[in-house]
Amino acid sequence: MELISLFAVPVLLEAMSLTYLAWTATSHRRRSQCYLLDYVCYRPPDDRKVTTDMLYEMVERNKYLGMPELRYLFRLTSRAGLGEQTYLPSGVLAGREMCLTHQDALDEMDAFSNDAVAGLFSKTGFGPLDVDVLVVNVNMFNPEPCLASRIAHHYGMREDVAAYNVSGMGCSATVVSLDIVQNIMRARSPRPVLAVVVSTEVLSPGCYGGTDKSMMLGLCLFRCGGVAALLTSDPALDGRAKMKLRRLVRANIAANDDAYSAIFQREDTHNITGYSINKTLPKAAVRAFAANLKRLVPYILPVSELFRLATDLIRQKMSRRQRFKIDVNLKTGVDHFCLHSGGVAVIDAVKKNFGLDEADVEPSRMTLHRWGNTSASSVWYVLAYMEAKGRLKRGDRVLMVTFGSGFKCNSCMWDVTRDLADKGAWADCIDEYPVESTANPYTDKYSWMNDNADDDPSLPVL
Ligand SMILES: *[C@@H]1O[C@H](CO)[C@@H](O)[C@H](O)[C@H]1NC(C)=O
Ligand SMILES: *[C@@H]1O[C@H](CO)[C@@H](O)[C@H](O)[C@H]1NC(C)=O
Ligand SMILES: *[C@@H]1O[C@H](CO)[C@@H](O)[C@H](O)[C@H]1NC(C)=O
Ligand SMILES: CC(=O)N[C@H]1CO[C@H](CO)[C@@H](O)[C@@H]1O
Repeated sequence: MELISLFAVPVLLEAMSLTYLAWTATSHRRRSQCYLLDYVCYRPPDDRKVTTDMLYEMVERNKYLGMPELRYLFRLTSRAGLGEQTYLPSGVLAGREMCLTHQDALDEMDAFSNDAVAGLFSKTGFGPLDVDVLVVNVNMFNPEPCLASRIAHHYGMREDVAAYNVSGMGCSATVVSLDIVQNIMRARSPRPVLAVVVSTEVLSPGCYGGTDKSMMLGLCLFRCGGVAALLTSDPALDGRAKMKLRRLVRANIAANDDAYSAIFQREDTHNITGYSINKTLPKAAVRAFAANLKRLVPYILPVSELFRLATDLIRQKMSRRQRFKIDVNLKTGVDHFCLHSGGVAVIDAVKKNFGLDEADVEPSRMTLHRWGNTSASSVWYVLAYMEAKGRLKRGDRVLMVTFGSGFKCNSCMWDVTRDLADKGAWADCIDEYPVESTANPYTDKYSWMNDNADDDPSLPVL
C-alpha cells in the first residue's frame, strides 16, 4: 500500500539518527519534565442532552431543507456512532440555531469554563494566583478581548501570567497547546512552571443552516465538550502527577492539496458560511498519522522492534523490490491508544492501516458514542474513559493522537506515573460501557428515510 511505503524508507534512517541525537541531547543537558497533575472534562447539564428525535425536529423546522437533505442528514446521523446523550448549546436547543448571537457564544464558553476551570482548581487545590502560563484553544470563536483574557479576568490571575489564545487550529489544537507549555517550561527551566491548558469548542458561531451536503455534517457530529488540564515542570510535584510527557510530535501535511482542503470553512451557493468536510478526510488522517509516526517511532518503540524494522528494510532492499512494505508493530511500544474521536470513518481508517484491533479503539468509539465529536478535547474524554475503567497502571505508555484541519496530526506519548482510577466525567455512566452496538436506536423509527436515498459518491459518508 502507498501509505506504508511512504512511511517505510525514511523511518530507518531517521530512527538511527534520531535515537543517537536523543541520546546525546539527554546526556548533555538536564531536560525539564512536563507532568500532568490532573484534568477535568466538562459535563454539561442534563437539559442540554440531545436525542435523534430532537435533531429530527430541528432539521424539520429549517425552512431551507427539503426531503433530499433530510434523508441525507438522517442517513449520516444514523451511521455517525453517536448515542442519545450528547450535548448541544442551549441556544440551539431553544430553537434559535439560525439566529445565534455573539452573546450566545460567550454564554456557551462561560458555562464551560465556570464548570471545568473552577473544577480543576477545586480538585487540585491550586488557585488562579499559582498559574504561570495559561493556554486556551478554541477553534471557531475568537472574540475581543480574547478568551484567555476572559478566563484570566474571571479568575483574577496574576498580571505576569503568560496567556496565549490559540484559535483556528482545529481538533488537534490541544497538542499544540501542550507544545507551547512544554516550550515555555524548557525556556524557563530550572524555574518551575505551573500551566493551565483549556481546550474546548464553542459551537454557536459555527452552526450551519444551509443545504450544502458537505457542510451539513457538523450538525451530525459536533457536540459540546471541553477540558481544563493542569501541568507542571516542578520535580517536587512528580509524586502527585498522573502522567509524564515523554515526547510530543507535530505533523502538518498542508502542502498536499487534498489534505489541505479536507476540512474547509467557506460559503455555500447561498452565501451561508459553514465548514465543509471532504470525503478525502480519512485518507488525509492516515497520511498525516504516517508522517507523524515517522518522527515519533524512534522515541517510542523498543530497540528490538527498531532493529527488526531495520533488518526487514535491508532485506527488502537487497531483493531490489520496487516498493517497500514494512509492518510497524506499534503495540511493542504503546499500551493504550488515545485516538481523536472525530468520526467513525477516521477511527476505522487508523485501525485498519496501523494494525490496531477493536480493543485498542474501543475507548475512542465509546467516547464518540457518549460525547460526540467534541473537537480538541475529545482525546481527554478518551483518556478519562481508560482511567475510569481502571486500565491505566503505573508504567503504562499512552499514545495520544489528534487529527485536525490543515491537515494535521499531532501526537504525544505519556508515561503513567501511578495507578489511576478517577471516574471523572464518566462517573455516572462508565458501567454501561462499552456498549455492544453504537447503531442508532431510532433506525427503525425513521427507516422510511432510507428509501430512495441518493448515493452520490462525491459526498462524505461516515
Ligand atoms: C473534495 O476534494 C477534492 C480534491 O481536493 C475536490 O475535487 C472535491 O470537489 C472536494 N469535494 C467537496 C464536496 O468539497
Ligand atoms: C453571494 O455574494 C456575492 C458577493 O457579494 C453576490 O454576488 C451573490 O449574488 C450572492 N449570492 C446569493 C445567492 O445571495
Ligand atoms: C470533528 O469536529 C471538528 C470541529 O469541531 C471538525 O473540524 C472535524 O472535522 C470533525 N471530525 C470529523 C472526523 O468529522
Ligand atoms: C493566535 C491567536 O489565536 N490569536 C488570537 C487571539 O485573540 C485575538 C482576539 O480575539 C485574535 O485577534 C488573535 O488572532
